[in-house]
Amino acid sequence: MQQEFTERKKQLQEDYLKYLHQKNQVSAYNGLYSRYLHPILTSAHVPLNWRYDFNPITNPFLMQRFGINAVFNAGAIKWKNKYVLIARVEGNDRKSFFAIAESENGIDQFKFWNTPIQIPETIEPDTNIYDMRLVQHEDGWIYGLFCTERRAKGITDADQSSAIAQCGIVRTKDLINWNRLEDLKTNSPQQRNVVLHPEFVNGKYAFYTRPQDGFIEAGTGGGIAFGLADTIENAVVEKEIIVDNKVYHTIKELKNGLGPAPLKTKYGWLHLAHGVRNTAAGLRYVCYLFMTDLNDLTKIIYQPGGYFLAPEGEERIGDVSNVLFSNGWIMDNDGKVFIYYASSDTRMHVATTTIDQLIEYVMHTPADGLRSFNSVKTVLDIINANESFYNV
Ligand code: M1P
Repeated sequence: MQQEFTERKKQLQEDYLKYLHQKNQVSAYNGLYSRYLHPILTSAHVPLNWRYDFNPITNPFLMQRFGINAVFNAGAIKWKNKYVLIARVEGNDRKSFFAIAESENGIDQFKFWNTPIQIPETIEPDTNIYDMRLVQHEDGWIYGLFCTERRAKGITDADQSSAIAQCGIVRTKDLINWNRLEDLKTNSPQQRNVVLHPEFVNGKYAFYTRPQDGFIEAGTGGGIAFGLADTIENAVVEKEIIVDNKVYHTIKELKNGLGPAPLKTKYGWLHLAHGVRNTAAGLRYVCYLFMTDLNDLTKIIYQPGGYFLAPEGEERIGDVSNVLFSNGWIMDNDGKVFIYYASSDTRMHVATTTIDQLIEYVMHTPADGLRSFNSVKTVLDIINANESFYNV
């Protein structure tokens, strides 16, 4: 038994290290971004000593004591010259928590820090926390805005699934010590996908919200909204102005939500978001881009039609299939952009591009014409413009 234990332990360690050291490579390039062959962060990256009890006396069969179901929906930040992700790590028990992983080059060999993060609770404990957006704010703090989910109040024992989602807020100066602030207050019964704008707006903290009636259904709410709060310590957004609504027969017909905090460019604020539509096979989540005015953050100045990034190949399959979701991106000083996205609520990937390519895409891709007739008109315009440039 002792020998079997020792051999299995050795094999586990060998396999783990081999997986961690795996190099990544570009698998496809479309003029806009590169996709990569391997996922960059998965449940297999989670350190073995978080999962196994390696004491042969207390765990003679060397079985996992805490299984990890998925690693996804990570916030991102460049920190001390490393590409740092704060991942949603979900145990087999369905509870999520946050853990940081870093990489030298942003595309492979991500390694988790020694322990997961213990986010302090408010007086109303969170049942589940997930999907953190990291923002380096001009006030000097790094903020983490995340979804806190608690069981709905005043419901019968027969209903064990009704939940309320709201926005939790933490801040840190070192990514190690996290202070929990009061949850964001808005007039919406449900909030997910809340993002802090990195700059003050009229001396106030600016939030992108996603007001919603139900836990899954947007209902009368929905759309990416914008609102201001006087303070961050006790943040209250009284008024939410819809910036980007859900729209019939588009990729965001059912609902949408902002991804990471927007990137500032000389033309406007560049936003990455997800749009959701319903299909016979369930909900389909894709990512799209839009740009808002530098001075009026509620005004969209460019919005390409359709999706920017959608699930492909193995990305289409997972715990919640047909989902692409991003809440983290990093722009380097040289203009290179790393888009971190999760597929099917299961694993993390990266796509790389440049800010110039994203701007070119967002400013020059035709908007959704909202009717088949207009789609054909767009194609005809391209064909006509190609007349002297392309011979079949
Ligand atoms: O399962 C897909 C996604 O569903 C939710 O996103 P939204 O609030 O826009 O529907 C989130 O729970 C997200 O974590 C998840 O990836």
